[in-house]
Amino acid sequence: MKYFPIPPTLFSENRKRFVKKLKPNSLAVFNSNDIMPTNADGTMPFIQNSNLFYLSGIDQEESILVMFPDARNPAHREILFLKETDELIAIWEGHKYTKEEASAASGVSTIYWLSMFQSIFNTLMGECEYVYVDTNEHTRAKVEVETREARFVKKCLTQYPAHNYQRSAPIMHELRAIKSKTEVELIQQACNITEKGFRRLLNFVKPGVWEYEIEAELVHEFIRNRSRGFAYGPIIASGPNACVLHYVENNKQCKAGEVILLDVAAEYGNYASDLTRCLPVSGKFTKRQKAVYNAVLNVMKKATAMLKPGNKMDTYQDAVGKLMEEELVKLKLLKLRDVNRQDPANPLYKKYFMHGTSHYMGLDVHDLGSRNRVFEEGMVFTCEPGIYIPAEGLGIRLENDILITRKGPVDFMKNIPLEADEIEELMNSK
Ligand SMILES: [Mn+2]
Repeated sequence: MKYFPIPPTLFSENRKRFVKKLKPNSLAVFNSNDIMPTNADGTMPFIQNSNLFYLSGIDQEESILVMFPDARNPAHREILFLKETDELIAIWEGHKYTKEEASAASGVSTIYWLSMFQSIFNTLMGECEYVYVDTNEHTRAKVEVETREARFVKKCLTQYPAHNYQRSAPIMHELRAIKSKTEVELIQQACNITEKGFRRLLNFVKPGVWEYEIEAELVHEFIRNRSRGFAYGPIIASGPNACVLHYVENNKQCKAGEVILLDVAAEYGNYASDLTRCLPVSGKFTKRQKAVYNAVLNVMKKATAMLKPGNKMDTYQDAVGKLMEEELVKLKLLKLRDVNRQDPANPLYKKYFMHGTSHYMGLDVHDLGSRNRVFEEGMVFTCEPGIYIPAEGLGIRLENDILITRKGPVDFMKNIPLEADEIEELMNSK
């Protein structure tokens, strides 16, 4: 891991909050992600399962966390099963957690090697009544491969069909929606690294630069600051590419007069950040580009102010839509007359602003959390309105990450240049 050690209290507190939600005499199991294969003997870089990480801080494959608060043996109330290491394995496979290291990282005192799992798990299953298993219930998840967790659940159901099975997902959605102080610090660190990457671009973007050259600048800056790299596939979209919402090719040359949309951000310690900025390739926006930019910025500022306790996602999204409507009329993209006659179920602004304004962010970029939950202190949302005009080869989106507090929204990205004038000034300074 490139990141600095995270205080294990984050994970032990998370476990405490999790087990409080369990029915009496319950056991809960969380499995790590697999190392995904590519071709021949190639693999993708390992990304830990976010729920396992949230509850253990263990950042290694083939790890299992078992929690059983009512276990007869107090040493079995929290157990981590890890891939065995010794000096020989260290030479061949590199460093893996020792039992001492795993205990220090997680705050779990009972660490067993994976070879012990079957027999200990069998004993525990003989004692418990409810078994909480982890299913991916993210509303936008499209999972075609069978995860390690899914394989485990299948096996468990076959082996122990008469237990009472429960879902961990609703609990994880509830807990992970509210960020603790340490999590806020980790997200801030991810945002600070993102800022360094973005500032590097202000003097780098010039007519003729290629989108992938920008991508390379960013990843260089991210990794040298202890990030694993991008928190999600970077979108570096110049000119008309900005209207392709999930553009990931990043292979076009940027031309003078175009605006380049950058939806690019670093991860740190498995926590995401999520930034979008738009730069004029020549260092100066045209009058029209600036008008669209400022329309989006105006909506963003007003939307950010609405990210406060008590508000709800649906009413918030509707209110942002109204703001956007006004701006689109001013930009002469919509006619007031048509807006007044529009079908409320299908508002006209969606032609130019077709995505949501905000999503939860945390360990995952599109983090766990219910859309129907009233906003509370400790939630982290992005704020990312946009206007996309394919006919003008122009797409503008601006995005910051916001912490909801009782004293008002706290912007993790308040130091990242945002005003059009400031962007132009920095791009033209040496
Ligand atoms: Mn986003």
